[in-house]
Amino acid sequence: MTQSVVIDELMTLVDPGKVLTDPASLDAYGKDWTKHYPPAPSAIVFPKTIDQVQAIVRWANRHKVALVPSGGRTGLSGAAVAAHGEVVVAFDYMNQILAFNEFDRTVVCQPGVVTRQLQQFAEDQGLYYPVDFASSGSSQIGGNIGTNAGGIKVIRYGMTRNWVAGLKVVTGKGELLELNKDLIKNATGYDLRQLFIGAEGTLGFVVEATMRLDRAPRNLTAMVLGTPDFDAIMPVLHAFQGKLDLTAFEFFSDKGLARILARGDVPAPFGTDCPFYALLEFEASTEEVANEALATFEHCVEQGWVLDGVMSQSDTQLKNLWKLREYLSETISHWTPYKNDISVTVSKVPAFLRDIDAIVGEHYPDYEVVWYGHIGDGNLHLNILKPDHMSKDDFFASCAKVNKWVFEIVERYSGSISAEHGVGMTKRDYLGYSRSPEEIACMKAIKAVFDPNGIMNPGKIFAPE
Ligand code: S2G
Ligand code: ZN
Repeated sequence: MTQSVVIDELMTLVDPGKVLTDPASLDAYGKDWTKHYPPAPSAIVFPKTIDQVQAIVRWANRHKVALVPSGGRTGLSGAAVAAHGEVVVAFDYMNQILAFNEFDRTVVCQPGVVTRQLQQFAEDQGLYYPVDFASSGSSQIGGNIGTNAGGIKVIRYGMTRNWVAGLKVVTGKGELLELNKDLIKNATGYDLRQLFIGAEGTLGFVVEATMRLDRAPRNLTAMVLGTPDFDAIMPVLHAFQGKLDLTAFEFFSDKGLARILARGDVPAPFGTDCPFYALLEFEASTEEVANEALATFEHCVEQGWVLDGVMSQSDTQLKNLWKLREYLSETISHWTPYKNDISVTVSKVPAFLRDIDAIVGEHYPDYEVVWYGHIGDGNLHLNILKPDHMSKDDFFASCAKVNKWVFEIVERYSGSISAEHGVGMTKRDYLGYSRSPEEIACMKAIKAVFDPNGIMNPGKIFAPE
């Protein structure tokens, strides 16, 4: 724990009342959506300016105090958890949209801007911020950049990384770097901006981000298609990708759908019960495109890849179909799921799914396994639901035993042990399944450049030595 005299000095660096040490605040701001680690920060500090962030970092270097960045606290890998007396730096008071340029189609955001706020701002300008996921109503742009957030539109628009035109960061040394200056073309050496995107706050703090916007999509239309098995999903993807410019291609299992329908607030897509479901989306910009989608649906039915399906005819129906997928994370969170967020190249998905499903079936015979994810990106979310009779610790320990088999398969397919949720603390012990010793050494050397005293989010991404 950081002594009170050091915390007293911290209080002089920010506005009055912007350092909290009460138990409720320490608990609320010292965690993210993971339930693995009890939060135990020393204090929560709320800077309002870049100068204050620089002063906090210099203070932390003087006193060797570890800092943990905190945004919307929706992370799923423990990257924003302060479990060892760190000071949490929360950006809730740096939450303004500072500027918009209609010619560059860029928006300058402070890190505390909520993702949904940026999406709405873009819509108000007749444009579109295309990175979207279940937690966008509470996640913050700074955190989205820290984890290079992906979500449901990656198949068309890519990850957060694709939409960062420029960054201002305060490094672990307290320096302010202005990276890329919002340029589209800039071939002047290493693109340092890219290092901070996905660094999970281990190199420094994002203190301002210039985000790019895209044209607004036209007449987004979704289809939900029931398939007889895992194997049918990829031919369906291939068939539709050959005919349409998809904006999303997701999947979920019958167990996932059952949990959603049990809520009672989302209508079933159609009457046929199917083992798996694909949800795809495209712009029905013309009648021809919509007819092409229907023709492709018929083709998939003829091939036996699809048992039944529905296409949205209205914005309400579009939203209801998306609820079947987007409500999954929050719905199953009530069963304290053990989560894996794994990915392989799309061509390897069928074989990879078969191997993973076999291992899971062998080692989790009594647990309910809920599959869903962004299968069009090769990204699968494997969620094991905690049986009511088991304690959380016993359940997580039981699931962790299977990790080595799951990650050995990931390694065999040259996949990622963390497709979009980041490494944080939950995956740091498994980093070697996806990154070589040489790569890890390079990453640690880069961290030493920007954070020589190791105050920036220590223990995240890399296991403590
Ligand atoms: C998703 C959200 C977090 C989870 O729904 O695609 O990334 O529950 C997830 O895995
Ligand atoms: Zn996801």
